[in-house]
Amino acid sequence: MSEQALRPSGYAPPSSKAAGVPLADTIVALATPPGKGAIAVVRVSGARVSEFAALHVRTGSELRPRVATYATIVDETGHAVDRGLALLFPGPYSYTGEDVLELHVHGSPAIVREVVRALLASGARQAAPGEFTRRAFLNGKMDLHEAGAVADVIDAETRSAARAALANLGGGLASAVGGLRARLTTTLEQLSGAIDFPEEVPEPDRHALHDLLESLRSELLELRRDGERGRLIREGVGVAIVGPPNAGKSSLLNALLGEERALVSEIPGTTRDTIEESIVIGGVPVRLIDTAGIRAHADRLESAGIERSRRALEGARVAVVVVDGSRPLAPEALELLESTRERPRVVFLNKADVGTCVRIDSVDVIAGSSFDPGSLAALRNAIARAGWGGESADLERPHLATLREFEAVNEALEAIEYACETLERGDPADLCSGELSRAFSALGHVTERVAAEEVLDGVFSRFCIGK
Ligand SMILES: Nc1nc2c(ncn2[C@@H]2O[C@H](COP(=O)(O)OP(=O)(O)OP(=O)(O)O)[C@@H](O)[C@H]2O)c(=O)[nH]1
Ligand SMILES: [Mg+2]
Repeated sequence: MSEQALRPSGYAPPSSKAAGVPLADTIVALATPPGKGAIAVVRVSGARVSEFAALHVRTGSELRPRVATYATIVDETGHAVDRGLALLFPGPYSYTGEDVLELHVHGSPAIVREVVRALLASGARQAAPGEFTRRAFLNGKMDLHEAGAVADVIDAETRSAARAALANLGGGLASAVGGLRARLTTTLEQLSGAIDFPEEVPEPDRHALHDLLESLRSELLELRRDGERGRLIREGVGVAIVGPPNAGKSSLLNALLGEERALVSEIPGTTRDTIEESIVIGGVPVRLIDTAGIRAHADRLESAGIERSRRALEGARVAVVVVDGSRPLAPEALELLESTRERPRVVFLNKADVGTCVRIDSVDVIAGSSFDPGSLAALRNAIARAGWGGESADLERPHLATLREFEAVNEALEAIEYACETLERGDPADLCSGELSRAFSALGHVTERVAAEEVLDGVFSRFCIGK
């Protein structure tokens, strides 16, 4: 099979070293999870794909681009290893932008090992984690934002996280940011025309300019808000359940989970160590952390557990303070209520089915019982309010995902705010052109196609081998 026959006209294989990565190597890796399965996909990418296909894929007819063909996969000596499907994606119309070969073989670890070994024996190199996607980036198939979204789609553990990651795959953020930059360019052109040719080009109307800057500002703020919601969906929220012994913390954890995960007993001090489990509230993954009851007089082992409770409380975004509301508050309960007053928290006055002895009038206080579904629903809503303002977090718009993107938008926002102040002070309009240029170039970093090696390493280190 000739290499030429596989390629659309005009395609030249990437030959040079880009950003320190040897693109000339042809790489191979298992693309599906390791272990037994119905099928396994071995992926090969690079300039020697056609050569390897000719060596290792035996078919009745020639492999046609993007057509699955039943084939015998043979090793470097011509011995059959397996029968399966072979698919050829000639570059640049492939995931990496290079020639790509996919071999869909039986999902046996022994067969996969043998197929990969045979390709390595023929001169392919084992791909590093994320190297296929890295090549896609270096060959201009996607920007860094989309490359990060690929890892997010794979990592997604909840439906809303998968939807949010998918929203970032299509290049929508690049066009949103591109639109903002285009408006800045037009304004900058008007301003520099007025500076260079004051006789012919009038200074832009100050009110119109101010309105434009305000609308850019509110769009950037919205981008940042969506990005923060995306981060919540991706990373989840830690919620520490704390309180005196026997208040019903473990009962509450079990009730929220819907399973008997933690030991519950009437003996104070039952939970000795922190227990962590996840649930989803309004699309946001929530890590619930049950803790040892906090009290002043405890033995050494219990004190070690209490120390962990305090650490869990410090590290969590939301505190759920559980106290037994059917009896007078113990000093430990009062102390916890006081020390958590200034942070996002929910107070749960438990055991209301037995009686109500404690009354606290505050929006973040719920009186109820861990046995009562209505109290649990109220608690879930209160956690959402305290943790992220209560909004449901299904995100289907492209949004900022990395610290680098947030920093770029923050810098653009800062520049636009300075420019607004310049206008409000009554300074000449051309004085804000420096700030507008700063905003323009900061926004360029959101979806830049050229990135430093360490930025690339940061993005691609999150990937598994084969992606
Ligand atoms: N009546 C009533 N009893 C409850 C309620 N919630 C929990 N209990 C009981 O209170 C006792 C203590 O419950 P746990 O969930 O073990 O309490 P805890 O706060 O985890 O206690 P430690 O692990 O010792 O800190 C158990 O006997 C529970 O059955 C409730 O809403 N009403
Ligand atoms: Mg407990």
